[in-house]
Order: sequence, then C-alpha cells, then structure tokens
Amino acid sequence: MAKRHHRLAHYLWHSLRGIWERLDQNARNYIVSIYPGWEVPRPSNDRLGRPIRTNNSGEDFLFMHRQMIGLANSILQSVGNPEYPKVVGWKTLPLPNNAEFPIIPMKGMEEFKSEDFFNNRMRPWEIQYTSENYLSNVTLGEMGVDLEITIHNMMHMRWATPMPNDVGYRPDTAIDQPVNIKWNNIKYDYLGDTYSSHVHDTFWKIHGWVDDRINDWKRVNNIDEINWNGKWIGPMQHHSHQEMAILSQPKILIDLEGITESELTNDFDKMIEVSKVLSKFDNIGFISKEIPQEKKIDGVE
Ligand SMILES: [Cu+2]
Repeated sequence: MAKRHHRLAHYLWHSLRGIWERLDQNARNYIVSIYPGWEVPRPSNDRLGRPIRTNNSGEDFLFMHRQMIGLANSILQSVGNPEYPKVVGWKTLPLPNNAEFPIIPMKGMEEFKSEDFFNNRMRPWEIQYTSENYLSNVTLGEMGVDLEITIHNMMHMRWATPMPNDVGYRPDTAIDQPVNIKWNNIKYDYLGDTYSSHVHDTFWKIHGWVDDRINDWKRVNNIDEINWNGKWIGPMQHHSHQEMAILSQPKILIDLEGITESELTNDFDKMIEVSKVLSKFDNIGFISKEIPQEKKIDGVE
C-alpha cells in the first residue's frame, strides 16, 4: 500500500470530494475528461469547506474505507503471516498510558496529544458513537460524517508519529508538480496526510475501529443487509495477486519487488494528470485549506 498508485488513489479520493464544490465547471469537466472515474457524486464539503452531513457522502467515507480494509485483508491473506492474518481495529481507544500505542509529542499538536484532550473530547466521542441512543438516531450517512470529522480525524492526529529528518513532511500545496516521487518513500507514513496515512500500521487500527461502528449501527437499527446509498470509491483498482504486497513484519506493508508498473501505467498517468489539476488550483489559492481545526472538532456538538 506504500506504492505510488495506492498513495495517489487515497489522496485523490479524499482531496477531490473535499474540494469538488469549490471547483468550477471547467475544472470538473477537465478532470472527468482525463479520468471519468474521478467524478465526485457526493462532495464531502460545501463551497465554504463545511462538511455536508445530509448527502450520504458519509456513506462513501465508510464504504470506501471498508473496501480498503478488504483490499488490505486480501493482501494479508496472500502473504500468510500467522501473526498478522487480517486487519483488526482497536476495540476501544488506547488509554493515554498505553505502551503499545504511545502518544509521541509533536510540535503544534500538543492539544490533541494531551491527556485532557483524551478525557474531555476523545473519550466522550467514543462513548457517544457507541451508544444506542446516538446510533438509533442517525442515518448511516450522518454517522459517517460525524465520525470522520471528529473522532477519526483526531485519532489520526493523536497517534501520528513524527517523520525522521531524512523523510520530513509533504508540503500542503504542491507547486507545479503533482506529488514529488520522494514522498513514495516507504518511511513516509505520516498519519496526518492522505498520501501516506494508510502506510502506517495504526491507520488500520483506527479504520478498523471506525468500521466496527457500521456493525454497531446495523445491530442497533435491526438491519440485516445495508442498502448503501453512498458507494463511491473512485476508480479504485482491483489488484492482481502478483501485484499485491508482502508483509515483512506487522508494522509495514511492502510491495513485492520487481513488479512492473506497466500494467498500471495508463491509470497511473491519468491519476497524475488529475493531481496536477489539483495542484494548479492549490497554486492560485482557489482551494481554501483554512478550515479551522476547532470547527472540525465542533462539528457534532
Ligand atoms: Cu482515508
């Protein structure tokens, strides 16, 4: 999952649904003309960047990550490491003193990483999102949005680990270039960037936890089979087994050596074109990334 096409797919999926409402028709047409699969059916944010809770984009969020877990599971199955047979999410959030998933201090993230934040925000969210009262009063789409913008985002930040100096952090806005290939480094697994988060082992703990909420919601609402209203996954590729990854150790998924990129080149080139469009808009300031952190946190309250 550390390969460039996986990274681009995850990054484009999140970025495009987030900015779609802010792209003008020309930009959308251009993207669709390059790669129709990237047409966003349900944007996750409105023109002002505010999350949209009512259009089932929240189902897309849950559904797409469920597909990613499925893909990771099929990779794990083909690898056959008995110590890591499949993705298993956290049953409950690790407490502040948890030794296996420690909180590593990072500059600018003191708040999310504090014990107060855990006790006053994370833990109450966890209780809310697992409560029958909440689960029986939301649609699946509403729950997806609530989870994404609150506890899920904060889980990413709270358990983010700092990048070593020789890796660094990908800048928010790419200039000219889509995404520099140096960010395909296996060591670049920063949880705060959709280009890299899924390379980090903790991503699967977080998304396993999120995915389990779907099952809670089903149970509480007596639903046997979900009738999904949001199943947008972008042009996610279905990978052949030879193209799948090996798992060297439970920490990191590494792609098999010597696999040619050729069969993917077409899709891949098109993804790069689409990401160029994104960076162009970034450049002229079309995309406002200024969604205050606080707003996201307060989304559900
Ligand atoms: Cu994601």
